[in-house]
Amino acid sequence: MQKKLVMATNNANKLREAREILAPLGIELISQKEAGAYIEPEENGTTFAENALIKARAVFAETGLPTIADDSGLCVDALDGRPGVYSARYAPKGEECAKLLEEMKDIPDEKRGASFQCVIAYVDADTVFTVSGATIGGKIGYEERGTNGFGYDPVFMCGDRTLAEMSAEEKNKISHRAVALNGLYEKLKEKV
Ligand code: ITT
Repeated sequence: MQKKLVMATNNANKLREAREILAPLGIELISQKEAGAYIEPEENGTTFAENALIKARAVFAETGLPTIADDSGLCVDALDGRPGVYSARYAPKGEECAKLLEEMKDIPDEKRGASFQCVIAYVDADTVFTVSGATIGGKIGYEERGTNGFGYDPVFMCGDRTLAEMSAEEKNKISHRAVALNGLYEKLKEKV
């Protein structure tokens, strides 16, 4: 594998986390804009895998470079897995936590289980595959706590802290994105 990979995303936080996780593996991750792809493909799939493949294929078609895409979201047990693949569209950016806390205000402690899910798609000229990852043992809290991370991190409790109260290094050890990216590395390592 070439050591340079493009990430098909317009989300700077995802790119930062993926760079941090892949750095020790010697893979240089560049953004789709750095690779010259100023596109935002329509994510009209119904699963994380479908949407990840849509993004990776579109950016590979533009750049011709090995490309990964991350499709991810928060799945809340008491909401039958919502917002799931619609996590980015659940509320305007910055208002997603408040909306979720309001929707969950009458849900008791034992029913507040949730997980972050992530599928990474990889596409190059002769290989296409997906790997997935999830957080374990998460719960939705009762208030926003912490300023690190992004999206739903301030309401996602792992133990007695939210992901937004953890350092980037701590989050990157347990996150859905880290699990999926480590799976990606396992599949690519004979080429690196
Ligand atoms: P791209 O499609 O350009 O990659 P996006 O933000 O639109 O960026 P998704 O369609 O995969 O990405 O939506 C994922 C949403 O799920 C994201 O916007 C967050 O609201 C949420 N999310 C995913 N990973 C998260 C994380 O690690 N922490 C908090 N929220 C996360």
